[in-house]
Amino acid sequence: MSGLTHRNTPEARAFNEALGVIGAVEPRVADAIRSEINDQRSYLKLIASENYASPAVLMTMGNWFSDKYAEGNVGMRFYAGCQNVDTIEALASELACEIFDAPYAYVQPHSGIDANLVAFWAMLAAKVEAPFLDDQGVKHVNDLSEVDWETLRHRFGDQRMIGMSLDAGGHLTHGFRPNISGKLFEQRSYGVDAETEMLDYDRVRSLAHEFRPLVVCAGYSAYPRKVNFARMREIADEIDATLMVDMAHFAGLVAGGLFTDEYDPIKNAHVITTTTHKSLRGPRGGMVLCGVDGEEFAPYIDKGCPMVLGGPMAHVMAAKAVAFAEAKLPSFADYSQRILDNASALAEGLMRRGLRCVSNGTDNHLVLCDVTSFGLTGRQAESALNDSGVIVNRNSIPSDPNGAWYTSGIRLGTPALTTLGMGTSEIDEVADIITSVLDAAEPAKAKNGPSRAKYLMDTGVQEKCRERAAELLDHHPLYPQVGLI
Ligand code: DSN
Repeated sequence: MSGLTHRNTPEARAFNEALGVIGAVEPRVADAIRSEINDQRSYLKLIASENYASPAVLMTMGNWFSDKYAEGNVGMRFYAGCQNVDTIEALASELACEIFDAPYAYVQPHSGIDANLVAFWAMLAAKVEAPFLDDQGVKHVNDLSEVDWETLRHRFGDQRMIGMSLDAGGHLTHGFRPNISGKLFEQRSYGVDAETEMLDYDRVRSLAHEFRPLVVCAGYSAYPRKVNFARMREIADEIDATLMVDMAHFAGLVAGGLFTDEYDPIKNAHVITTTTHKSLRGPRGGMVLCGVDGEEFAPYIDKGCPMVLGGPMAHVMAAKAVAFAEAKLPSFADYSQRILDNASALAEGLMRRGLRCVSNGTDNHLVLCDVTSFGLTGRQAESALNDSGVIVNRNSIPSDPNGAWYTSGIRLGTPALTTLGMGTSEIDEVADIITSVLDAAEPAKAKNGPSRAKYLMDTGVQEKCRERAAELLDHHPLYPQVGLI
């Protein structure tokens, strides 16, 4: 690995000493941690949902807050001795509100799925349970008769939502059957226009009017464009629905001040969910925010633990606070802009070299490529690239002929390489490495024709691509302040 990493910085000393302490108990764990950083240092990471948190964020997670139970929320705990957890949770919420200009933030969710579950619960509570309790003249579900409770339970099950289809870039947690959200809600999806591959708001509107959902869910994990949340809100308002935006992928771009006005989820949605570890570059975790006029949901979101969440992870909430403090700095706005510039450069570089990008480009942090013009499935492209030093993940494209397992696409994102300090010229070299790999790879032969999973590639080309990836990484090392012994 690069000679640019250092062994005598405070971070290097701290991590080396920690690994020594861990290794004295179970050396295999310390070895796996070392292997992980070595692997991360050996590949160009283009997974759109990953990033590299700062050493300060990482270090904050390893502390004695991990030992504390603190079910409940700030000042209202089911456990004693939570004063320091209160300090941390209040601080993380306050900083989250500042960076997103939001009236309320709930920082306990452990992941994006958890954040969405808390949000779904809050919307069901506010829109279904609370009016039902009012109608029955009671304050609490325990005050309902068995018959009324059964009526309410069935009413929960009758609720509907709409979300973006998976092949258009939506997420499993937006009401799809394999996820709990699809078992809670009856769901219909909206997709993209077949020609432009961009969101078709007229079709969203007609679906919403026909299906009359309780929740209009916007947000994505593989849609390479901005969403006009003001238009989504208009649609939700027309049918008296609640607009929820899952901004997990692009939260860093919102915090960086790049998604404003009609593209700002906080200004337009009632409830917003996110993860904290993607473009936002914090620890692994989730969060729920209220939009500027969504505060009616706050008391229900506050009940996320123990409603659907286990005890809060105060050590991770502390790391969220550190990450949010980083996101407040002017350098984070600059970082976000560079993510966007790099994503545009990546899309342009790939298209110039003959790789089709869905919707003909990007205006966020990700690029979705159709690899069928190179004669490959997404699965083959993913493997060929990974074996050549470039980590990407396969992904469906709109109306994907190869289904969700083999797929026809790869999804690429620029948050991680931007964190390493790469700019548009390095990204153009990345585009060249990617298309060189795709050019050289071909389907292997299976019994009944070409394989959809295995690929063949000249080993010389593969080695050359690995060397080019390593050279870029040598000039932009991961955690240069952390040289491990
Ligand atoms: N795994 C994350 C992603 O890749 O988008 C969220 O599911």
